[in-house]
Amino acid sequence: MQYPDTALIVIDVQNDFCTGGALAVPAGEEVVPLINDMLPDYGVRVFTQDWHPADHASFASQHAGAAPFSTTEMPYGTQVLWPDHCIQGTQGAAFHPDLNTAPADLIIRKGFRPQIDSYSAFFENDRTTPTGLEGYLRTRNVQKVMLAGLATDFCVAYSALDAARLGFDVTVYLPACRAIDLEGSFQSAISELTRNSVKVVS
Ligand code: VGL
Ligand code: ZN
Repeated sequence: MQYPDTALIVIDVQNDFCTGGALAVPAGEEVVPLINDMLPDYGVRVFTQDWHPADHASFASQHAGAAPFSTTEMPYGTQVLWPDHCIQGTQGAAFHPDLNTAPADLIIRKGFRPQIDSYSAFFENDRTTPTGLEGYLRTRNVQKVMLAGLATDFCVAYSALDAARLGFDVTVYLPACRAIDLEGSFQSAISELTRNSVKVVS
């Protein structure tokens, strides 16, 4: 094992974010073999799963007249309205069938509160309601995290920025990430990451 004191956090490698899924990230499934190869090298392995109720407020379908990928104002800030995706218990919410989830120490679900979205593995989009992952990592004595998965410019970037803000040593491994890239969101995420001392491996 190369990185016994680092947690690999695998973000949202679920059917709905892969080709043919409800919110497909271009070439999302390409991250699967890379992540499978990374898993044995890390002392702690955490997977996240986007896990929404069918009436989740981040869905355009819940806002009369709203188109998917438009934005709205929520009490916690601007929210992109997504196509319905990752509904609890559906095939779309399941992990990609080729992802090796057996090595997972912890699977953390997020986005299950109907009125608030949760991109980050650490906090909901209000950036204050915790998922519990910080406590898990600290009690396992982890200071370093490596991130991979989907989507680079949303859930991976938000997770990395929160981890950095919490004082973890954070790296994003871009070869094992894919982006949605809405109006330049990939480039702005990369700048934001580097501005916040997240290491980005390309
Ligand atoms: C994600 C949009 C909505 C992600 C999740 O995993 O990046 N993006 N829900
Ligand atoms: Zn979501």
